[in-house]
Amino acid sequence: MKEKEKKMCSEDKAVLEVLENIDQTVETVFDRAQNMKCCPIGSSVSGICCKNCAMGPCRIRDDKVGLCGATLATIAARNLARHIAVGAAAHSDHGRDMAMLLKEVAEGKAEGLRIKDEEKLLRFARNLGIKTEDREVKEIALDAANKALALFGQQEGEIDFISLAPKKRQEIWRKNKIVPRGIDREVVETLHRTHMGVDQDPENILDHALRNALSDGWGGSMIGTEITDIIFNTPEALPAKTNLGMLSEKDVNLVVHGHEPTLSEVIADLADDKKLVEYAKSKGAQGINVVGICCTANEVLMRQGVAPIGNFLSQELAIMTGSVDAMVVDIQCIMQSLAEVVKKYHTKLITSSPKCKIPGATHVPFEDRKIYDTAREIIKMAIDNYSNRKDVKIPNITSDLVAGFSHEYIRYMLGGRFRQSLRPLNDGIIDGRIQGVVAIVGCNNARHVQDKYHNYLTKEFIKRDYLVVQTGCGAISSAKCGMLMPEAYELAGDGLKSICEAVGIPPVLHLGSCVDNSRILTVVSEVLAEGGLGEDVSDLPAAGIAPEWMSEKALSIGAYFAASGVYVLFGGEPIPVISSQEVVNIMTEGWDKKYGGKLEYVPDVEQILEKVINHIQAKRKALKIDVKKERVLFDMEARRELGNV
Ligand code: NFS
Repeated sequence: MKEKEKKMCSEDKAVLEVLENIDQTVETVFDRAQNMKCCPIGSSVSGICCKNCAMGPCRIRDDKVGLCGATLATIAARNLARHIAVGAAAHSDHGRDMAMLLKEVAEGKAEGLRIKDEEKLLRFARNLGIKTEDREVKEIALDAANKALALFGQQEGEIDFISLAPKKRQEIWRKNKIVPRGIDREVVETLHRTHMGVDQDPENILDHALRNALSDGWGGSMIGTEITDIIFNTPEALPAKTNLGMLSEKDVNLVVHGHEPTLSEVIADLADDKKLVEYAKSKGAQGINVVGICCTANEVLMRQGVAPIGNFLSQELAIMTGSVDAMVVDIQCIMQSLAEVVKKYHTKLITSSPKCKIPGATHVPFEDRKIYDTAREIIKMAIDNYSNRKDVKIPNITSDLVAGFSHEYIRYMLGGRFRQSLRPLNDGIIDGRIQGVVAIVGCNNARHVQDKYHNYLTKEFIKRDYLVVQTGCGAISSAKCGMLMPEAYELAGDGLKSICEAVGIPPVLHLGSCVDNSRILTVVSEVLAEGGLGEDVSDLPAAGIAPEWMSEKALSIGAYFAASGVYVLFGGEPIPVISSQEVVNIMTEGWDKKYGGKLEYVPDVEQILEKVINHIQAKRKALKIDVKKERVLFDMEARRELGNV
């Protein structure tokens, strides 16, 4: 790859350094992105493709229709609904596995695991309508797990967590008949409705897609986050370090990658196990260094301070440092190319989930819940591989960060242990020191410079006094350029800076992995309950952006935020509907009218900035908090007039 082309790959200096060092015969995602163009029909730029039956695939543009007569708008809506269903299924299936784990913990079947946050278990159980008074923790946990599992197969009624949303929002959902009835039911129904010859009305298809997405955000993802906190602890602010420089020359390096936290939490927990460390020393290493990639990294970062060494586009590069003795992957966002890359390096690629096997990788299952035994076996495999290292080149690049901002911790940091409250946040927004809250979340995409849009937008928003909250790959982007440090308030405007200085927080808060976007839904509901900023999510001066999106999960997240009343903007690559103006209109003006939120594709990053600022300022105006309140200093005469003296 030429020098100039390399610069077009990433903003991350560590990634560029590895690209500089690698053997040119090893192909990366960046090479493939340059050598292979997107299919213009598949990407919906110049038409759309329907391959839902064997009379096609039909390639449709403008006013042409498919063999069955399906229009461009119907096909675009169906395709998007299917993407959303897959994204929602991925998050929710992860949530189901956490509910299964809670059940096993309650039954004493999950070796070495216990309920770590009992308070959170009680809240979780009460939200599911389970009696908690005068009962054993294990009994409550078992009932809560069974009730959570039942929500997946529920056929009618409403899933419980819907009741945590602001009242007005619930009414909007009920009026438009999009309250999810059961988590699995909505996914199955999307697949049914988008089968050949079923739902043909784009608006109706997309309404159901929103119901499906809500079953992710307020269902599967929320269950995933809550139970992970219950078993492995609710995150609290903690310091850590990031980037490829956190790989170690002298320790055994084990990278955890994927999304499910269970095995990774246990592996991280065992990194300083005496026997294993002794074993590592017997093989010539100093110790064991567990680090992470993607959202599994975010899970173990939030609770144990494990270093995320990179986001989605860094996964191949980590192996190319020659220092990764084992990479253990679970589910989601794992490139199949890893199996090809490890052929040229000494890294052992290990799969651990029955749902994700990769030809060329070693499969070490942990289905039987012997989690600690499995984790030990994997760590030993990494140790045994240490002596096989050849050429090691680790970029000497790291950054400090602070993560761990669960919604519980945000309340605590603003109000203290006994007066936990979001009041200071609401007051900060009302008096204009914080202009609004912007969530910048989601993936990297090899069609664009890694981290560039995330970092640019984050810097521009904090500069203008917008508090930024992040999850997923976006949060790792900010971590890598130092924006998750309290000192980053120097980059913020005066208002935001004054709050960050007073509370001691960064201007960019890391809330966790992608399923933890459900934490944002909770914070938003609690901000409204605190008062002074309207009655519904759509009243808030807030917006959500996925500037480098690529996965179907991102589409599901975007859709559940839009259905929850948030203005959501996708940047980078087009969302798969843009060739149909009719569908674009439904998702913007149409959804705005019905739901007070919308999902819009905006390719230009400057326009994203402008549109979000205009939106938030309009919301401030509607709330009548757009004028800076002058501090009135009363003299004695004025006080007498008010009758105070
Ligand atoms: Ni979420 Fe994107 Fe994957 Fe995590 Fe990263 S790519 S939608 S951020 S790691 S899930």
